[in-house]
Amino acid sequence: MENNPIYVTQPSLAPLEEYVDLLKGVWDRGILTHNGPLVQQLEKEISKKLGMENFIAVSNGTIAIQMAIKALELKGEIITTPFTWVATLSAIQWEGCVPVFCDIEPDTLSIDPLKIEEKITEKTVAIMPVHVFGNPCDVEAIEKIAKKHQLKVIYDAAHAIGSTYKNKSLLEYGDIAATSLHATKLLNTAEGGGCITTSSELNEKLKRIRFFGHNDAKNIVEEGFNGKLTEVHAALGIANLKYYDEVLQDRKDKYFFYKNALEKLPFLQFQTLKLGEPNYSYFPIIFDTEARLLEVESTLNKQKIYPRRYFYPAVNTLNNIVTYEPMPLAEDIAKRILCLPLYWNLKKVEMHLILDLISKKEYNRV
Ligand code: T4K
Repeated sequence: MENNPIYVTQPSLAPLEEYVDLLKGVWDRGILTHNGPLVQQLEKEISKKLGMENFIAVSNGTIAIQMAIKALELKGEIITTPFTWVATLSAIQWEGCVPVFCDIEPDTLSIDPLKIEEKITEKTVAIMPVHVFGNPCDVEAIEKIAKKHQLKVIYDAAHAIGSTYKNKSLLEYGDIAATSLHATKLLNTAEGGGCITTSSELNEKLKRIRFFGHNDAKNIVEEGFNGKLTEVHAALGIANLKYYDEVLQDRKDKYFFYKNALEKLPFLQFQTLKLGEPNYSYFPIIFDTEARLLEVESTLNKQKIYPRRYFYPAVNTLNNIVTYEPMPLAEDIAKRILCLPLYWNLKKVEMHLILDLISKKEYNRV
């Protein structure tokens, strides 16, 4: 085996020739952006693949969250999870809203629906849960709470392309879902994302917001910004989408390959997957102590293997951008969780090496 570095992920990429073929059309037309034919094709193909009506392609997953907040005209407090990537938090703040954290369930790693109501105040306007590592939140419980208190629900579904709940794409739950097509995601356009809603009215509004607030006649009818995806990025998405089913199945196979091998280790726990069908896009392991995590991480790093501490630290502790409020469960999990390499080109022999290093006998004595 060559001793190349093994990262937490690598983009799933179609053969270069297939991408170049699509780029030839871009060169011929000279249309590089402004919702050109390839962006429209990508939107149609993703919608068809995921079995849904509307997919609005945008320039990244963070802007997708901001667009959702803007489209729902939210001003006030948004209840969200402390166990997420900083983008969830930043998007809320950039739209002039206030994040209010609600702790997680330590097994599913999702926002705890039983704790949401105690966070609701007269200023609360929405709930923004995250489908962590593609694992579906309790969408029904969350919808019930939202209806009772007349709140909007935006799902940060950055990880959730390919996950389903009750045989429906997870992206179709909530008023709006915001997903990511970043290089590190199951389906990628290098940078990119998507806004999904089942409301045709909101769908039209999101399209206007993506394009400076223009309507089709190019009149500015509302405040918007630039959330457009380019034709060059869309071409990559179309090329990669051909391999989507293979990539999805491969992730699932590798997920269970790791899980079956690691399940016997007494110092490890796993994210509980109990609702719907996740996309197995990450493989997080939860150690009994942070010390053991650091030791395993260092052992792997010595072999040029680079798992990642997603999500560390819990974002409620980022006290240079938010006021700290303790979230004991999220903070504890954040210190003990490590995502192992998981991607299309990852070889079985590399997985065996990773498993051997983690299972090394001496860890049992730490
Ligand atoms: N909400 C949630 C819950 C999210 O997790 C994210 C993003 C967002 C919202 C916002 O979506 P975007 O605005 O990003 O679309 C990565 C990604 O940048 C980020 O998209 C993702 N979540 C986050 C969890 O992870 P890093 O800092 O880990 O990226 P980086 O550059 O360290 O990449 C990880 C590994 O992937 C590298 O070690 C090598 C490999 N890699 C990476 C890139 C960028 C490649 O092989 N090729 C590449 O081009 O953030």
